Amino acid sequence: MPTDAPVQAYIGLGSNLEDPVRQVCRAFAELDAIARTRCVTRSSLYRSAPMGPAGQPDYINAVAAVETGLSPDALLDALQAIEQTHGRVRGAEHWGPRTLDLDLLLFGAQSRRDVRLTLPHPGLHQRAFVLYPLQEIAPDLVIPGYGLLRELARQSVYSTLERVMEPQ
Ligand code: A4P
Ligand code: MG
Repeated sequence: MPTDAPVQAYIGLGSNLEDPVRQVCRAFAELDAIARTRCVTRSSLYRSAPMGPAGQPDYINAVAAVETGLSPDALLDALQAIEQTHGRVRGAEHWGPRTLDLDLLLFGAQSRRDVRLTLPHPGLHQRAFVLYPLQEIAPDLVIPGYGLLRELARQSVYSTLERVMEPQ
């Protein structure tokens, strides 16, 4: 029995600096180039007001489904390496602006909470800018520990969310 069957994972993409649409489109291609990983579905791009400090630009968000033979830690390493190639600067401000943020939303049905990685991503269940793009590509998903994605999306606050571009 093989031990390294590919796992379906979901990545949240976000940017609000230096041409966010271009940042996110570039990142989709870079996800597909991660070792032992294939980007299988891309959501549309959505614009939303910033969650966090005011006075920063609107965000562009999207979600990608990937199949990966990597461990969750190795996949997170690869995501952080991509963020670095986009000139990501981690400032002192919590939820401050960024060129590219790649969040590991889900890794199969795994639940985990430690200093390096929380699965599902701790904000996933309440953020419209994640739930709606995720629902677009995986409408019947169940979020471990939280239940049906479509119910979470229905209950989330989505008034500022706007779909701006078809999947690229
Ligand atoms: N970490 C733990 N679990 C995970 C996970 N599932 N995926 C750790 C990714 N990272 C995870 O992340 C800090 C640490 O979280 C990492 O070192 C990793 O070990 P970071 O990317 O350095 O910092 P961050 O992204 O600023 O922190 P945080 O609190 O995770 O922010 P979020 O949740 O990513 O939110 N408004 C709109 N409209 N759209 C957005 O996309 N994004 C944020 C950031 C704020 N406001 C936003 C948006
Ligand atoms: Mg993050």
